Amino acid sequence: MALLDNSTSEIINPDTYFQTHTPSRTLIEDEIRVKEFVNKHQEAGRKIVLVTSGGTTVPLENNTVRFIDNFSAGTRGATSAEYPFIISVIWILIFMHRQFSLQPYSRHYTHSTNCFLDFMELKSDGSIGVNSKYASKMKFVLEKYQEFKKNETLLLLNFVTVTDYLFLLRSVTKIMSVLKENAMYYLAAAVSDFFIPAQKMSQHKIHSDGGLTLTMDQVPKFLKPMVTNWVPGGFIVSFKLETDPALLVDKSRLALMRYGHQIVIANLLTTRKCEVVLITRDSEFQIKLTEDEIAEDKEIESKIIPELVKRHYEWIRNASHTGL
Ligand code: 9Z3
Repeated sequence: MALLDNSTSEIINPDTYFQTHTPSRTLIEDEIRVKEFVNKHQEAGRKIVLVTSGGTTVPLENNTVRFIDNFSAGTRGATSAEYPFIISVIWILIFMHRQFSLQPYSRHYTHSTNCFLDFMELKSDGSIGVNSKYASKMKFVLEKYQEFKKNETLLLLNFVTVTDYLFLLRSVTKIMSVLKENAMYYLAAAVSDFFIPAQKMSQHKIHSDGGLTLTMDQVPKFLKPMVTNWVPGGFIVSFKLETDPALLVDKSRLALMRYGHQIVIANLLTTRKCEVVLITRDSEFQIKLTEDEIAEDKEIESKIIPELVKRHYEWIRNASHTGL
């Protein structure tokens, strides 16, 4: 039996964390792709949104056989990424997601309970086509997806472990910092709170000849350096997940005060798809789907994103007035 006890958990500061951990092998290549992408769109005077999505894993062994995962399939991030973050025909997106989690557009098909073959049908002339039951929705999704591909306005990056995530987030946000207020950071990934530092981790597969007691350290609070050092002028929206409704708003407000960013979106595990609260320094704003909207399969992200777009614009306007 694994015994989890966080009473001895240490808090590592972010600098020490980055000095004592190793990024994924693809980090340098990812940084090059992000730089090219950001430069190209910055020159064209466009705004860019970073969406993080899906859950991070925590390996138990350096040669990883086992790891701790969380529930997130990346629905929030992938769904949000399909709604216009910028008031223009096309918005530019860096979608940083857990490998194999949901992605914008393909999400409608990849993790469906249908097998992908169910979306197809054999025609009488022997050719293959889209099953007519799904054709009109698929056409709509395909057109939007192809627009992004044609314009090269979607950059996909992926992570698996919490360490991959933190290194990648630091690199991407530092590169994006040149965009100043012309960027939004939408942090919907479900980031592990606890981990086993590399130097304390078993090198090889843990033997299974007895019980297992795990001692984990606290993952450093990356929002503080992100707000203060990585993207000091950025518009940052983070999510706060709780399961106890009595704690949700207070903990979200605490996060906002502690890290000093712009918005925390508070959500409960059980109601996250139909209700959230947007928390700013001086306001609380509930966004909720009505019974009718739920019955029509409306997605709450279709209400969250326009609200954020509005607030981003207001923030830019106020920042230019106050010279920030
Ligand atoms: C969220 O709260 C997301 O809304 C969900 C979405 C992970 C609940 P799904 O992927 O779920 O649609 O199934 N994300 C942020 C969770 C998180 O790790 N927040 C950190 C915290 O609470 C701060 S960034 O401390």
